[in-house]
Amino acid sequence: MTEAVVLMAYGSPERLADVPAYYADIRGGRPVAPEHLADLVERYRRLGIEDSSPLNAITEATRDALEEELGLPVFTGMKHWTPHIADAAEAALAAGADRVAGLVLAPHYSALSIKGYRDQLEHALDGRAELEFVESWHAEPGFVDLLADRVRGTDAHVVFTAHSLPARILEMGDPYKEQLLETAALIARSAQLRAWSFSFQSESPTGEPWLGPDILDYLDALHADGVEHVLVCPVGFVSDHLEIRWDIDVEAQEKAAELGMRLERIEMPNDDPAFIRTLAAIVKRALP
Ligand code: FEC
Repeated sequence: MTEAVVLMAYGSPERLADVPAYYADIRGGRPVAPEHLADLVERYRRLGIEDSSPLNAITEATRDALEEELGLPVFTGMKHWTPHIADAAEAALAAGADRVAGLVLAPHYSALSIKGYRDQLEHALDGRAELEFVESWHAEPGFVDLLADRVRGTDAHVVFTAHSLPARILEMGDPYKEQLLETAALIARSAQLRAWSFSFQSESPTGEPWLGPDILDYLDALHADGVEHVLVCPVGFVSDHLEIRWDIDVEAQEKAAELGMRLERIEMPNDDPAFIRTLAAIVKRALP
């Protein structure tokens, strides 16, 4: 069989002018409030993506390194921007693939997140190649070890974070929160952390309740408990993007400064060779 990998990520606008179309794609046809769009444009502007984005380059570097590690063609497909997941599927088919491994650069399964990637890929392949889709890799030893190495030995209180989702996922029996807590506990055990906890981040203004606590409120609670030094370890993301560079590095940092707390965050895995080897191990298992 001829095999290929479709490596999927959320996607990020390439330049400021793309933000309205990108946001419209995320909203999937539901209305976009002008003030929310203006706020999003401002966040991207302050991250300096006027004409080109350093964020998409990280996904490309990951693709490149994974292709080399595996010796298999790897195509990137974005959920909300170009190249779309459908473009990656077509590229894999054009390269002759009749068996495709689908891997998302997000470790935890949710029907409101990973399922969307799977649906797009299945729809695009339309039965023209066998699909081996990786649903989650939240307890992958290489991933746990990599993050444990980044928090081991700290004297800070470690806060593991991940993207929040609407709270209704709990009634749906969704495994997202459970998987997140499992990843956090595995890392904490491996690094023998003394003080750690978990909070969500990056809630969206959609008008319904989201899972909490949100990191910004949670910093208040930690401060009230006398915590002075926090190390943020985002486990639900793997690279530097808006949710890291803005929500943690700007918003959470400002909040900590207001409270007189010291806040640091770990380096994200990005295209670290150890992370690439971990991704390769996951793909190899999916394509035995
Ligand atoms: O760097 C970038 O340019 C893109 C960063 C980015 C990542 C990301 C990951 C996740 N999201 C998840 C769920 C939701 C839900 C909504 C939602 C909305 C946004 C908006 C932006 C955005 N997300 Fe995101 N997400 C990123 C960016 N996300 C921008 C829209 C403006 C805003 O709210 O700030 C709500 C959609 C709606 O309006 O109905 C739900 C989840 C992840 C982690 C898994 C993954 O990476 O796929 C879950 C990166």
